[in-house]
Amino acid sequence: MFKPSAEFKAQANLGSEATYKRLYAESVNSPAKFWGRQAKELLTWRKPFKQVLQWKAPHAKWFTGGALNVSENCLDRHLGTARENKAAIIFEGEPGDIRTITYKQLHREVCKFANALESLGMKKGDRAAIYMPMVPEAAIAMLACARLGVIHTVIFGGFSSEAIKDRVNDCDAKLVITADGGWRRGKVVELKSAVDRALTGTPKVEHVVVLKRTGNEVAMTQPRDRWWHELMAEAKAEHKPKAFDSEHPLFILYTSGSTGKPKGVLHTSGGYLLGTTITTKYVFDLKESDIYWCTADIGWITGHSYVVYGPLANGATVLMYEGAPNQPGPDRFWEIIDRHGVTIFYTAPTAIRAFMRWGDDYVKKHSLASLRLLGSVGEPINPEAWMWYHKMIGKKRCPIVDTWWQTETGAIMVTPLPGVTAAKPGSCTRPFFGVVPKILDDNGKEVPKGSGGRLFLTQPWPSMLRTLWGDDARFKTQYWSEIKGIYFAGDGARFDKDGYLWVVGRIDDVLNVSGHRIGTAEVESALVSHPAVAEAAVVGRPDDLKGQALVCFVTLKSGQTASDQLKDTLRAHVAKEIGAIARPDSVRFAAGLPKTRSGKIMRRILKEIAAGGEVKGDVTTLEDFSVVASLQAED
Ligand code: 7RM
Repeated sequence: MFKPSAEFKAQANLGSEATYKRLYAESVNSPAKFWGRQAKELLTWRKPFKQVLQWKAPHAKWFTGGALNVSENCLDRHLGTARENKAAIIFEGEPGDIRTITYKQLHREVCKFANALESLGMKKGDRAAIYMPMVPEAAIAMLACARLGVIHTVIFGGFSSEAIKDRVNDCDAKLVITADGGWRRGKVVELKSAVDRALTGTPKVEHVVVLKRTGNEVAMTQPRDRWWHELMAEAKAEHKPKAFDSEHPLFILYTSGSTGKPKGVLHTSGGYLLGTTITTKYVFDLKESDIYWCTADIGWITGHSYVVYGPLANGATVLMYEGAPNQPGPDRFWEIIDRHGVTIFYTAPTAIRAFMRWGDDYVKKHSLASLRLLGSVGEPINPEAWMWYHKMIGKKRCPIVDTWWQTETGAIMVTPLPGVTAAKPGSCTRPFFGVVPKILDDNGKEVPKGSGGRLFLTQPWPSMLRTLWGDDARFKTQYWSEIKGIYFAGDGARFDKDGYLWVVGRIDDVLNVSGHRIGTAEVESALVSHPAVAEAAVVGRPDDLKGQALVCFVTLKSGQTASDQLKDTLRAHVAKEIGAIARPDSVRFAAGLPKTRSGKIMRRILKEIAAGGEVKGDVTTLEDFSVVASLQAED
């Protein structure tokens, strides 16, 4: 247990267990009272809402009758206050170019771009796809859409043209906003050319707006394609935002499901903005003077909620970095933290493990004295990585918030509150306000503390997804029919004796070996606690005797050599850490693991390799296909 320090506690936005308990009890016992008050305090409404929640499971309407403008909440309301000349975005490009954009300037850019979009015929309810590098214009595009009531769908800049085409067609986007390219590891990632290939099969797209970022040559098709800077040169700097219904759609974000076709998760305005605003304030203990850095790309939900909407609604200073963490060297992040005085740093376990692998020397070259709070998101963080993060980055001084949530939940659901919750490495600890997690067995019965089961959320929350775009039937079966009327998260988890939540991973990652439930993440955690191991991914392989056998894919730290002896050592190590039931059946060394571009290990691919070699199905989200080829060759 890592208890909050007295110093942190004394200055925390929510500094006492008693306050957490009182507010949590109110939030679940009287949700309308709690959320109604928060919505009035934290958001600016043009028209007050009449009712906090209309709930006809699985469809929720939050703050009905209310009207607001999300972009106004992120920008206009900070003008005329001490925040107006505060930095909203500090941007660092991969080549080293730095730009600071104040709230007043950001407001001006968003107003101009909203006018530009209007000049292209975009209006409330239309869809716009955004396919951009991590540059301020990506946030400007999102906020300009929000300002007009145009529904954006951000497509991660690493997706292929096939993926762009599918998403653009699924939501009938009329407009695509892109750039010539973005910088990644010193090279130009060509975005416009990918859009051009996609648009050969997208009949509904009328215009493409192209930001000049890298200066590489692009083909401009007249009159479809327009330069960002030319539109902006003609655009007025004034734009009066209209108010939209609280349930007006804000964005669609595609996320992979168990089948090949990605799901278009739909988020709306009032509830989503409230969920992201309140969590940013309390989970990150946000202060006026913070320099806040969430390393997620805006192509993922974390980028939407914790780079753009949550922080800007709070008037925060957001650091945005365009490129790779190891460009030009493995210490680029630590250099950025020192150069800009970053105080809050939010990243993913996979990144933390990469830093561990690159070695402590790169960290030790930098001070990191400005940091005061660390966060983790995206997958369970193994205790080994947690401890390294705590000691090496946080210098044992910074609380770590391990935040569990999903694209579908919109905002953080389960997390420690800094200054209040004692942390246990690997546990995301306790529910945020209004969140009621339950662990149920296959019959829908609550399992005893300490036992594993499936994770459900039993009460509606403001930032919940409203449906899947164009597929309400899939929305119902996917999330609300495992146990009728309550939300199935798709994760396996357990509560420990202190009531702390441990998310083991996707339910399909929980194996059953000889009748024992074994979380692949647990075995992975055991493997990476061995000094030779850098990263590990564990999957099940069908086994006649045991049901499933444990297959481990392992990458080694530099200086370590693969050998049969080391395989045996690692199998014994896991048996020692977890028990003989978890002794791996097979350990395979690999140069790298197949990952999505957001860093999640694609276990589905490893399962296919473990089961016999052929990789079938959708691999468009894979970061580097050569990894798969080398894993197959290895067998
Ligand atoms: C925010 C995000 C969601 C899935 C989720 C989990 C896993 C995310 C944690 C975590 C354990 C965490 N959205 N997950 N955060 N597991 N501890 N702190 O990642 O839609 O892309 O993924 O990610 O399995 O269901 S997501």
